[in-house]
Amino acid sequence: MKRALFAFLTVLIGVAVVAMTALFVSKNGAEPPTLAATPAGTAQTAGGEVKHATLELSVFPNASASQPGPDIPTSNTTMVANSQQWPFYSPSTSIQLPANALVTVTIHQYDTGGQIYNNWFASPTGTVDNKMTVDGKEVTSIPPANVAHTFTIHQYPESNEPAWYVSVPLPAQADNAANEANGYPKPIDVTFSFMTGAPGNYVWNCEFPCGTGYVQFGGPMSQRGFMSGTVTVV
Ligand SMILES: [Cu+2]
Repeated sequence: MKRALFAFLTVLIGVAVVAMTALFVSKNGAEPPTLAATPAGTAQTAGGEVKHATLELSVFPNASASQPGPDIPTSNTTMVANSQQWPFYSPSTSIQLPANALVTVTIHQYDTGGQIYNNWFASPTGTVDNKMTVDGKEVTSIPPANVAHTFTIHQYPESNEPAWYVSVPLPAQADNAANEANGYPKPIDVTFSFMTGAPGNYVWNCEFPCGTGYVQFGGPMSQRGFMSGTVTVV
């Protein structure tokens, strides 16, 4: 009897731990507001005429008076993170795209950077012709020693959805780049296009070590609103 009671209590404690962990994770994983791509008519592609949509993002090195930083609906995560001067994608990391469409993304890049750990991430992959433009100039790679961040879309690891992978490197600002009136240098503009497939849920994150902690992959790297987010294809 005593043994059964002990086993019962052990299971009960286990259930409580799992429940509390789930609560903690969901609270801290709250998603920023959805940013939907803007419909832009149709586009001619190798596969014929398809829906076209555009999306505009910026990457800032830190929050400031002109860019207050991510507004995440969690109690004090936002304040703590912004006061730590983490880099962040703006205006949101929760992205919504139309299905079976050509999406053209422009990213205004304001941050410095350095050497990326894996040169694979210094080349655009999964974009139209594996190309992108940097300030209007078409490129198929950038110097691996001069990367600021990446924008890398992939699927959930255990998903029955079709595999999808898009990755684009963002060139770094020079360390001595002069700031403009808003407190940031003149942005480097990166533009790329890719096709979406059927509706599904994906995630994206940055693959440049721009965070804190172990090999700079902690802190903002895994924090929604900063260097990781969702891509919902609808
Ligand atoms: Cu980053």
